[in-house]
Amino acid sequence: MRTPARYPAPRYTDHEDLRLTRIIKRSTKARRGGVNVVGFPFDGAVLGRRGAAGGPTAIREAMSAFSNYNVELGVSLKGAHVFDLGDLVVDQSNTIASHMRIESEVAEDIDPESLLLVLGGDNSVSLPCIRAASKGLGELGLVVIDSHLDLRGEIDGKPTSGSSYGLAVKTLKGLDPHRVVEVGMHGFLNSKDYYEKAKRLGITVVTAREVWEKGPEAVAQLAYAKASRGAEAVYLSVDLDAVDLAYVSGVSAPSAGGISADQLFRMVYEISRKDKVKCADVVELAPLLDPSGRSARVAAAAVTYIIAGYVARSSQAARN
Ligand SMILES: [Mn+2]
Repeated sequence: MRTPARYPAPRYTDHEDLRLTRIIKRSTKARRGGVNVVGFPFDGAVLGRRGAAGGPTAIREAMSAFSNYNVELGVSLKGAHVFDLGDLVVDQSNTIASHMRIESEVAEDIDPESLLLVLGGDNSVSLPCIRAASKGLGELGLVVIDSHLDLRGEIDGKPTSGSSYGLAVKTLKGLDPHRVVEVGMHGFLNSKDYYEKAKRLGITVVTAREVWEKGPEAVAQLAYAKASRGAEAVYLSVDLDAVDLAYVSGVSAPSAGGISADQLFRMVYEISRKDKVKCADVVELAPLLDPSGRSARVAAAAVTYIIAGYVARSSQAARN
């Protein structure tokens, strides 16, 4: 069961300034050939501070601040096919059952002809989403943007917000670790053991410093090239705690020394422009920990850049 998406009504009407939230249509079913948005308001498996259950609502609210055009990219979202399926009803006290519901929801919503855009929820929701994408779309590649490797095993027999990518690689035959790229590691936030595990498995790790040195576009190209080689589909997973706490502090684990908000936007846009990207998530926004609403703005912008990337694909195709 899902509850319908709610967007605040615009405070004014200006026919020369169509607001983004007017472009997004509600739908009870995923539509082919567009972006389908779905929220998973679950934070029952977070290792740190809770609050991400409020993420989908806060992201939609923050999206109401946006218009329809990006001057820097030259991308217009007028006429974009964006459908919001609403939020899945989940049980915060039962991780396994909630993950199963999320997995079947994603299985129903994904389609090789469209992009499914997931609003989290804690980072644990990425696991059932990746699982459904792997089963439904075939050989999968994975690009992660995060401060953490999240390669843990289960704790007390259950997945957590720190285990999504580890358990995905361990349990999914269709996810070759050589097609997994994790971008944004920095600081004293990961153990040497998990870093060595990543190397041993064949996962590519790109540090935050490399994003600063090579530039976000170059890193995005490299990450997509690795993730898409031999894959039928690519999944993009964005944990907002990759972004420095100067921009994003409303998350379970804010990080000092992370990438900038602009670097995140550039990377997600660049990756979402690629044809094989069929599913993306943006997780960990916790509005209760975000009194200024600043982190929600960054999350909403990241979501909008992903939509813009998808829209840019079809205009690219039209030019060819
Ligand atoms: Mn993280």
